[in-house]
Amino acid sequence: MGVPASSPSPDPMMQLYYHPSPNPAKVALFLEEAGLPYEFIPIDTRKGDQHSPEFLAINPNGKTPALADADAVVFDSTAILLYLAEKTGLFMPADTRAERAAMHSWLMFVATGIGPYCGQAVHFRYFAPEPKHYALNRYDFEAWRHWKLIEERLQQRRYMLGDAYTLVDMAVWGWARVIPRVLGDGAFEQLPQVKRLLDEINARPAAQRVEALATRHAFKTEVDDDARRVLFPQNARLETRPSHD
Ligand SMILES: N[C@@H](CCC(=O)N[C@@H](CS)C(=O)NCC(=O)O)C(=O)O
Repeated sequence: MGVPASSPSPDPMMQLYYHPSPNPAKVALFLEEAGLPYEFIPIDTRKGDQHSPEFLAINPNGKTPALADADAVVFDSTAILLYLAEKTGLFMPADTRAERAAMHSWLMFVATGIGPYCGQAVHFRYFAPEPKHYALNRYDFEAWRHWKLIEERLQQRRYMLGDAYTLVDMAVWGWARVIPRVLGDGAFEQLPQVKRLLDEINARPAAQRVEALATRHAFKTEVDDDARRVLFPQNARLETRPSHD
């Protein structure tokens, strides 16, 4: 009698550490598009969950998203997108040097340009004390400049890398959803191709499931004094060290 055939054990469930904001949304979109099951772990950044020792053991940078996949722990949304695309082989461009070069370039462009400049534009538009004209002008200018480059790219092709929907479109989608908050209400009039891509992805069931994640937990919505303390810890220095000259 032979040894009974054993079926391979299924992959353990991944854990997604989530807040309903642009960087985590990109990663949730990939998981939903790929149909990968995951455990949803809310990190309420307006309540300070990102600073807990348990979460810092997962992401020492104390920001969302992060992903745990058995013994692999990944933080930073671009790293997670690449990890998932490599793991599954899904939503990757064709395996040529030229396609991979474009993928890495545009992923890093979103990670180091779109994300940080949009984030700072939001910070200075809504949260910084006056006088803020200089800083807001700089970040608003750079956020616009980056989005105009995406707009130009999408004038020539349906998706960021050509004819196929890839992880780069997911990275763009995360921030495109919040363009009116970042750049102002009429911004899409100047970014019609970005709006086209956003609308197309928004219509996908996976994107709708991502939007519904915001209701899976009673995330704090107000940015009151307590939220400001945990979101902008740098402000504590202003009370003791008002000038850094
Ligand atoms: N480079 C990081 C940035 C992550 C990030 O800034 N996440 C925001 C949400 S979009 C966050 O967790 N903010 C809370 C905080 O800064 O305390 C990434 O792409 O994952």
